[in-house]
Amino acid sequence: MSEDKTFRGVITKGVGGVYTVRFVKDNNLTSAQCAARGAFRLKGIKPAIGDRVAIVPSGDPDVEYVIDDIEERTSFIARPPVANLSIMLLTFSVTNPAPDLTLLDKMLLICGLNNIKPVIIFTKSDLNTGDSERLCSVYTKAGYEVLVSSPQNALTKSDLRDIIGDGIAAFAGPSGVGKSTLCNSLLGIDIMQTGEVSSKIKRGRHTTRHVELHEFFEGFICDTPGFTSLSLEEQGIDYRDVLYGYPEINALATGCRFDDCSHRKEDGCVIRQALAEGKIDQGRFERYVSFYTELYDNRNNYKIRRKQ
Ligand SMILES: Nc1nc2c(ncn2[C@@H]2O[C@H](COP(=O)(O)OP(=O)(O)O)[C@@H](O)[C@H]2O)c(=O)[nH]1
Ligand SMILES: [Mg+2]
Ligand SMILES: [Zn+2]
Repeated sequence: MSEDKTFRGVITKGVGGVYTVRFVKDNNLTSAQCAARGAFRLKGIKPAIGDRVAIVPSGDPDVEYVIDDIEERTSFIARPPVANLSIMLLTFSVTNPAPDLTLLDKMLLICGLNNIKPVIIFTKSDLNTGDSERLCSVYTKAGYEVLVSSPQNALTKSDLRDIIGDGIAAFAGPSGVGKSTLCNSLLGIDIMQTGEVSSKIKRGRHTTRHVELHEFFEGFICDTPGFTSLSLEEQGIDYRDVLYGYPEINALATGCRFDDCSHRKEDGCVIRQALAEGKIDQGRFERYVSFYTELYDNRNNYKIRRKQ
């Protein structure tokens, strides 16, 4: 009987159709360059970083292995494509740039619906301590895990070790907030690709060109340009799903006396009462209403689009 030459591993990098796969061989963690079988292309599947794959020797000395099978993904985020993401490090600066809380809430909603654990990181707290405390309090009260970072008090590896565990974590958020700075400092990489240095390159600041998984204890972390172009409609999010991004509203809404309440402005709605009592943050509520309203108003359009 021939020896089984199949190995199971994770794609950590993909450039020009050549994938780097991290796997265990002879009890050692190693990585190899792999091509993908043409069959994937025929099926419309493109391997992505984070994919858990089976690889077999290719017989080609240049690209030693070939990806033979891709496991079903637990999550998939496009632009940039990352599969099996289990944690999003939602990074927003408290100032410079000012935090885009609509984007933050949208990403919390996308995480909630994709089984991705969100962890919020507010950076640049050195530039505005007051706002950093206020934002931290709003999102902690909403039920999220929130970390605060500044150059004086930067996040350490041990702050994130337990949070990431054996999962795959990606930095997400607008450009210029400090994602690369944080990712590089956690990995002990020199700040080669952060804004300050890359500003010399005329391609513009804050570009993170290759999205790549880096080992981080038992798991992986990756820097990204942000995932900021995610659209709720493209994700197929229904107006009734918006509560997945608002656990604090959802918890109270279960006690609403109306069965088909949108919890936006109905008289006698439990959420109106909670707002009046200051139990729910006004800004969070307003963003809930605007997402709900936008998706509700477009409900017929996206249903048609989803059918096609
Ligand atoms: N004051 C301050 N500046 C920071 C902090 N984190 C990052 N920066 C600066 O913000 C700029 C953008 O950082 P970068 O990591 O490239 O942001 P990215 O686009 O999110 O990857 C750089 O000039 C960093 O030095 C912080 O906590 N405080
Ligand atoms: Mg960056
Ligand atoms: Zn209600």
